[in-house]
Amino acid sequence: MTNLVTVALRDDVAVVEINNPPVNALSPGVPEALTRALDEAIAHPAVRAIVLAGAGRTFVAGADIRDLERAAWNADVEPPDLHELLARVEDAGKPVVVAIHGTALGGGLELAMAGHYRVAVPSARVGLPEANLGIIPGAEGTQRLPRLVGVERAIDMCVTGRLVPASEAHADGLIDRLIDGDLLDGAIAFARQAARNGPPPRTRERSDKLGTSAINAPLLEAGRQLARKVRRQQTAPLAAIEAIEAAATLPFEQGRRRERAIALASVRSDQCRAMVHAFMAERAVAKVPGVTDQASAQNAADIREVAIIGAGTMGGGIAMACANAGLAVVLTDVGRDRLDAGMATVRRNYESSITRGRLTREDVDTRLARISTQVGYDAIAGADIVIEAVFEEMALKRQVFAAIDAAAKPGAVLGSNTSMLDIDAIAAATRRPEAVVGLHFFSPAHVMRLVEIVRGARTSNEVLAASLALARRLGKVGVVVRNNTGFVGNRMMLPYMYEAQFLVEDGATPEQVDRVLTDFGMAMGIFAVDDLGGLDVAWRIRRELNQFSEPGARRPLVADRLVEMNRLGQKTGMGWYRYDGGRTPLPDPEVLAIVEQVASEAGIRRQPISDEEIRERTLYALINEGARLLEEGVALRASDIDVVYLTGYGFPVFRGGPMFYADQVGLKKIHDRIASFHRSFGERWKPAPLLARLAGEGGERGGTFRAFDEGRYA
Ligand code: 3H9
Repeated sequence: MTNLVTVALRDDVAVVEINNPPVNALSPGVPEALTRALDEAIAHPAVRAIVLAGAGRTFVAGADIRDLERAAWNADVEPPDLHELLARVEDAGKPVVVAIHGTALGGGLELAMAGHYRVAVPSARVGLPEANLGIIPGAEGTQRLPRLVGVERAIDMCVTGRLVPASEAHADGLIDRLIDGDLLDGAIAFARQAARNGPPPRTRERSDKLGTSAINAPLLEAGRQLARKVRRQQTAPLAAIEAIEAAATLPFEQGRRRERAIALASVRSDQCRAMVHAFMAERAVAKVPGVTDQASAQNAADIREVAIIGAGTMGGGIAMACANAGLAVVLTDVGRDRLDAGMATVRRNYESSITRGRLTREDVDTRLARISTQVGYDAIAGADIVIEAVFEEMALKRQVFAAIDAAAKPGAVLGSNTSMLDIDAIAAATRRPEAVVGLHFFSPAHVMRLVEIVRGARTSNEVLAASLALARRLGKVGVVVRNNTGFVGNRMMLPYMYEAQFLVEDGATPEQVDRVLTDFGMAMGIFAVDDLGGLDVAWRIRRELNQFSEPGARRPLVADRLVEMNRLGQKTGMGWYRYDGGRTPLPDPEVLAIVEQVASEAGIRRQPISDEEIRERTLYALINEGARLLEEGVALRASDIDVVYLTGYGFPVFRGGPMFYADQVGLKKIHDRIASFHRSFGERWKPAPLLARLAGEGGERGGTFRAFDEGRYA
């Protein structure tokens, strides 16, 4: 085993370096090794100051999340406790200068704050992202941060969890000096100077930035409001504010004890388990057996130029995503007018980023300069990846792919941004089906993180590896799924959406269903989503796929009626809701009249439906279909399905995704409920065989998808 921590003498300065790749997490053994190294440096008579740094690509990314996970699931496993280490740093008696590059996150920043000074390279970023994991900074971060930057900034960092650039942290007083040249040399020089300046300051003894209760009361309240807004229904950010309040009102020792108690409760919470699962699941999707473990994955990083065919909403959004990531983009379409219109939208989107303060004019100019436009297929000749984003129609896509095949260079990846269509049928229009892959981006493509990477029957591993590399390069999450109608996301979406519509026909209202779903935590209700995307989209799918053609199948009647009435959603100002010129969905009595009319024509006796039934029928429809996808091998893991729903469909992260949520409810309970729906409502509720099987395993509650992923069932 390599040394987790090394000590090197640079004359009178000891350089203590943490070396625990890939991100120097404070895994078991690291705090102990660090303590020993510090003791050595403290005891060494020639050492006047200590520099604490991280080896490799970054400083320290925090506590080891796997330790946290064990503590979250196991009442007798204690979460990591860094108190003694931090006290050793702060009480070293010699100045400890923390040298930051890459990121200092969570426990990493907490460690840095125990040091007497912090220096950083300008590209470094610092943050307390614990809220992303459903916990609070539990290594005295909520106590030291407000002492360094004040209560208001501390709340902002803990609630948003954002990564703060070094320059901003410097302006806030969190970083003492920015080092332009070599970080270690700069840190050592700083440390020598500090050693001459007398006894090192201890942050825990400071109170000058803590404010008074009169000053802090409105800040704490504003923080709680911010937390409720940006992290709706999440408990950790509010708990962090409580701990910050303790910092502002109690002596350090009492404050830190309070923090520890709050931290413990947060680690043991359902939300922590769900959010740690989400973190791990997002890393797991990057590992596809047979693809990312091959040498082919290595070559995939070499993507420089992307060609996009179709300058509509999706094409423009994908062009922005690529330009934002520093790639050269050539956007092409059949006519100059289309390209001009597409670029006008791209420019408008960028302008709004400037207005909102997200980008500077200079940023935007650089990004726009990366996008060139050209009519015709000659444009794509130099591209490493070609992404087709034309209208969702098979004949058109096949025609476009034949043309791409003729123009693209050998070895190029040929991607289709289809959301539903058969990727094998598209690939068959080319002479190189192994190069063809689905790259299903979500709208708006420059914002949404999900890309479904659709593996056709003949798609090569190299092409899949390159697609994963592209997604990563774009800062997105690529999930490899097998070809089938609707892939993972949309295939699950349809039964969920139709069940919501049947609920309305049976007696609920669109606003009741949407309220139940948003109360559950969904970013938007399903009817608001349908109005946003357009009711004609699903209508066209119903026709193209000849859905509901089996005898006895229940067809969504109201949706058809609304489309016939040209109530297509936001684009026509009316759909399931009315919009009155804005974007806010307003309940519409006319819709209810239509629903009642349609129901009575169909002989449906509408009656009140409970919120619980709504929750079950919508979410269990999603889960049942998810189980089918898993069994069919369309999704590789249940956790991949979770990632799709978390990053592409607004599923609340604090519930971990639909399959994780199913585990929490209990698969036996879900299966039994689905079986009762099957008896009442017919074949659409037939329990997925895998769900039935898992429900019968693993004891009283049934098995879990989590255990299925881990291969715990034969
Ligand atoms: C904490 O500190 C609690 C304290 O307040 C209280 C303690 C008492 N642990 O994301 P990447 C792995 S909570 C273990 O692909 P990037 C990751 O799983 C922690 N492993 O790279 C992956 O492994 P693999 C607060 C970790 O360059 C590999 O590193 N800190 C940890 O895109 C590469 O990760 C956070 O929440 C960890 N802490 O991004 C930071 N972090 O190769 C969480 C990463 O096997 N981490 N790994 O799949 C991040 O945000 C990003 O990973 C980071 C690098 C920005 C660091």
